[in-house]
Amino acid sequence: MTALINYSVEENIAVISLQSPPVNGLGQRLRAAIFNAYLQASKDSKVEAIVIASTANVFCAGADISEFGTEQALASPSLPDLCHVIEDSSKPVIAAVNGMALGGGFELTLACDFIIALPQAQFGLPEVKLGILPGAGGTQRLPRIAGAELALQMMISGTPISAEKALAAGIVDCVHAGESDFIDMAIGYAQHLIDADIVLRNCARLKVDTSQLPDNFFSGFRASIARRSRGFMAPEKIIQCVQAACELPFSAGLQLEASLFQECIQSPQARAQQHIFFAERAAKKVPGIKPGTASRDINKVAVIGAGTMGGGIAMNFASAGIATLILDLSEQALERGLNTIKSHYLASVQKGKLTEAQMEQCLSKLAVSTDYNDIQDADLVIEAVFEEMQIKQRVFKKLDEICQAGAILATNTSTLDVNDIAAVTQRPSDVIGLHFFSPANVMRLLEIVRGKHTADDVIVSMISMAQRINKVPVVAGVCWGFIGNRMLEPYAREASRLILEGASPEQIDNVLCQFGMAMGFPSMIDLAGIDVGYLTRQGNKQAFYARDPSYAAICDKLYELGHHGQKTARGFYLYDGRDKRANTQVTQLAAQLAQQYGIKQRQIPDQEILQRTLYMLVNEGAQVLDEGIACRSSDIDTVYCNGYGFPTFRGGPMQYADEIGLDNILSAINRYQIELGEYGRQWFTPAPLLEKLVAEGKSFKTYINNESH
Ligand code: 3H9
Repeated sequence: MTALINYSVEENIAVISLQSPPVNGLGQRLRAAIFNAYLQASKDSKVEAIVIASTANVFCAGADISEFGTEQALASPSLPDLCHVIEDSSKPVIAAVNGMALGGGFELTLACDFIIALPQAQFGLPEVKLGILPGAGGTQRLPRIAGAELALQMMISGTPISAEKALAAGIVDCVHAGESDFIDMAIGYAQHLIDADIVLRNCARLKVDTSQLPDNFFSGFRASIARRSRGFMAPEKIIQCVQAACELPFSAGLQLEASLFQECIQSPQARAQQHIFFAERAAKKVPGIKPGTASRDINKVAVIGAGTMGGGIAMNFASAGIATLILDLSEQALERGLNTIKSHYLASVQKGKLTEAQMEQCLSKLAVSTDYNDIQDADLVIEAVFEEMQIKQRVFKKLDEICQAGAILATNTSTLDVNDIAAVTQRPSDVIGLHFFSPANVMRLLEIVRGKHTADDVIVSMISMAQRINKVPVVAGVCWGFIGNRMLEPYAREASRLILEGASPEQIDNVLCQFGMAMGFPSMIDLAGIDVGYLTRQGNKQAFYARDPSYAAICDKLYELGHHGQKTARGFYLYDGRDKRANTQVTQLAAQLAQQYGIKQRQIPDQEILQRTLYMLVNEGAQVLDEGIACRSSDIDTVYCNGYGFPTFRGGPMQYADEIGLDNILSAINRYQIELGEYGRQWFTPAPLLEKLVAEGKSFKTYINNESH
């Protein structure tokens, strides 16, 4: 077993170098190794100062998240105790930070007397993204060192700051920009501190400087984050801790931090958010594809179609510095598309997210053409034309004729059969689905659809490309709608049907928003376009309408009336720009349709709305898993949290189902099957995998489909 740290003494300076791959996670063994090395150094009379450094690119990613919930997490030495011991050291302790110092890794450095850093170092407290708060003294030390405002911003956003910013904030004492070896520089710095006999830092003696804070600082801060932290538990606990740092002695603040940390870490939210952390990483590993499979070089991308989707897709590549050509049939379409792209970039400049120079840099990566010959040398071509099989097949025939050998040919279809598209080419192994989500330049999810013949290296290339353009990739198999839209179908069906049964769009939106969804189905389809929903249903008409004539009736009625949602200012709501108000016509239409289809309208309990929409979503997820369209339930959760506004604090539909118990889901589905009469018999059939897992007392989490895709 390799040592987790390297300990050496250079004259009178001890150096403890963390070397626990991949990210120096502070699991029990590494904590113990640091603790023992520290004791050795403190007892060694020759040693006058101690440097803590790292041999890896990452300085330290904090507590080992995979230990949470196990005995190891609590085993001695705990991270808070390790930080205490270091803070109380009578010999100066210097953190030499070469890369990311996150969470407990950053907290460890805050307990040191001095922090020196390389320019590429970053400092962050991302615990909030895991449903917890910094629990190793960070909530008490950081406000004392850098002030309450910056500390709160860092803890609530979870976004790291640069070494330069940390230096300006007084967190870092020195940034080393020279050529010499960093550890040598750290040793030199330590020597200088010994010689200068500098007073050591101890946060117990520091007070938070509140002199510049307005009286309503904390209430104002709460109000400013209310929208984005809706439903999340950790942000409020973090605020309470920082308020305590301002008002209470250090030890009392630490006590509060410890007790609120425990509350958070034992909550379903923490389990859910940690599940998503690992889920996003697991999604990059595809069973059956050999690790180390080489990816193809992608230096030039072509996007076919300059519409909203094509333009958004192209922006991703241009923003990542990749030469991108947009092809469309007419100059006017290209001009319109390019203007839209420019307006998006300009909006980012106005919001301060981009500088003008960066915008120009992105735009310089974009070119346009109406000539297919110009895409001959593209390494990746993404088709984003109208969602109709014949049109897409025509484009792919053309691509097959024109594109260089080895080019990856991708379709951005959201529901159509990728195999049928690949079949019109002579190179189906180079064809793949890349399902971007609208707005494509913003949404993080990328569903990578693996066709029957798609080559392994094409999949691997697209997974790494997704990371290059800052997307979260999930590989799905071919079926109508793949993972996301296929599962959305029963969810949408129930929402539409509930409106016929007497629920209002507002009630449905409220119930789903209360649960934590970014928006409910009526608002979502108004935004995406009622016409878009209509079109996708046509691709699988037989499966839906033949079973149930009332299927999606309210959506289809609005479509017929030309009420396509926000874009026509009328849909489930009436719109004035983005402001919406109730559309009473929907209630009237629903009553007429209910009469037409013999549906008795009634008051619908909120719980029924929640269960019918979400449990049907979960049930379809089970089916998707069983069929191998998704290989693991966490892939489904990654899709839903990154592409469909499912609350991260619930961890995705499958994690939510595991949390509330699969037996409860199953019994509710069986109950609705009876209670809802003919409709229930038609649609409320439990997925066999759900029944199987309940019978075996298992959860989705434990299930992996080895025959997937
Ligand atoms: C904390 O510190 C609590 C304390 O306040 C209080 C305690 C009492 N633990 O992301 P990557 C794994 S909470 C365990 O692909 P990158 C990761 O799963 C912690 N494992 O690499 C993956 O494994 P695999 C607060 C971890 O280069 C591998 O490392 N800290 C941890 O794109 C590579 O990861 C955070 O939230 C961990 N802490 O990004 C930081 N971190 O290969 C979380 C990573 O088997 N980590 N792994 O799939 C990160 O943000 C990124 O991993 C990092 C590297 C930026 C460090």
